[in-house]
Amino acid sequence: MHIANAEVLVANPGRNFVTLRLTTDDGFVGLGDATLNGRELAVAAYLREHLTSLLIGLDAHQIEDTWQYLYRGGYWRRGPVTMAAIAAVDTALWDIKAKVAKLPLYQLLGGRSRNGLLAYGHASGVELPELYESIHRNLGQGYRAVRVQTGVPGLGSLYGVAASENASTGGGERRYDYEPARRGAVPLEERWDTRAYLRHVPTVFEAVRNEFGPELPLLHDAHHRLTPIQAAKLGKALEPYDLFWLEDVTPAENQAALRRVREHTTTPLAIGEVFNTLWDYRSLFEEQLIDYVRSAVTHTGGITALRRIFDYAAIYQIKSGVHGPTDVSPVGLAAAIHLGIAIPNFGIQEYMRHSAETHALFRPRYTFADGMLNPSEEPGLGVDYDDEIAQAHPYEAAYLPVNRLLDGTMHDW
Ligand code: KDG
Ligand code: MG
Repeated sequence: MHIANAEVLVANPGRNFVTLRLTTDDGFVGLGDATLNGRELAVAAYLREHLTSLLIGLDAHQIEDTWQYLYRGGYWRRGPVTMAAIAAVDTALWDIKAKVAKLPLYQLLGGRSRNGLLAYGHASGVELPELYESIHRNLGQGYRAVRVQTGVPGLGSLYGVAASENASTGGGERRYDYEPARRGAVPLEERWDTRAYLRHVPTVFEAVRNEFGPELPLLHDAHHRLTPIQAAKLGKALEPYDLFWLEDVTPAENQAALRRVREHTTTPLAIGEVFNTLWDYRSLFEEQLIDYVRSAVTHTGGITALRRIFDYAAIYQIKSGVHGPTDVSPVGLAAAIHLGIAIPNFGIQEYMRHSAETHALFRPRYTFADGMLNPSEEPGLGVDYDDEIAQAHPYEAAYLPVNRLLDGTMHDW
């Protein structure tokens, strides 16, 4: 069984997605997600110009060898563009292998280890009443764990805090989709003041705990915006509110920063949505500096590579917390769900439901009920790609926002 065709598909059913479709000479089709938010066409070009011609004629069963061929063979290793492209190939090959075996993909990964994946939803509000309403809405949708993001007095719109109604989800729901409201040639600019944020956030978690009680798992994303000592301060200040995790407190490149944070707080830490390989985690695992791994299948070289990361994490009792925003396509999310149901060290899965247009394009068959995600039971990933719908939704440039301090200095977001 050899790869006979490799197509790179770009569509925008409400946001941009890059999908790789591999077809074998005996007619099996596999899909892989290669979406890199705001840099989508770089991965599409990497696949089209450099990988698709290499794939034709390869044995579609040789997933590991193909991974090594693309990773080592490229010489220029790692990085989000390369690893998203390799991820798409890897995921599509797993999809094909599972279809050939006539099994849902998770069965090839060792079978089911749990009844379902605990998922967390996204709640946010500029002010407390909106935030409470948003948490109630999540609970009404069945979520049993909620990420809480808040506006900060004196600052305008903030990344992660819903500012506008999203027509596609209906019901007056406000949500943000990690794409700025303003699409187009330049990113939206936001303003940031760390001192104001650090003063405000603990008061919000105190209020939320008073309103919703001690049981509900609460998460928070600091989005790389803090220095090590600021992050330590935040972790300590949030300890009374018993967070499930505090995410991306510092820019991930400086792994040593996490030592300082750990010295000062027992708030659990999650990191890794911008990591691309096992090597990015090495000291964080070996020194036990984090509690949850945030990598997505899509940005970390696929199922083959992410499973290896989780196995390494398991040695240190570190669990999965896979990135699942709407810029990971239903193909990438389906792959994460198959992997998550099989691994021994599952922690939680982010699930930020896709729009109706996105569902029409991919027809994902994973399910969400009572706060739990479950993979499709049909052979493969359980996701399709509808070319007609894709044609009706061509690519549109869209960027993530950028973040500046009040004096105009560029800052992390
Ligand atoms: O593309 C970037 C987003 O996926 C990311 O900012 C979302 O931080 C995020 C999260 O935790 O889902
Ligand atoms: Mg995040």
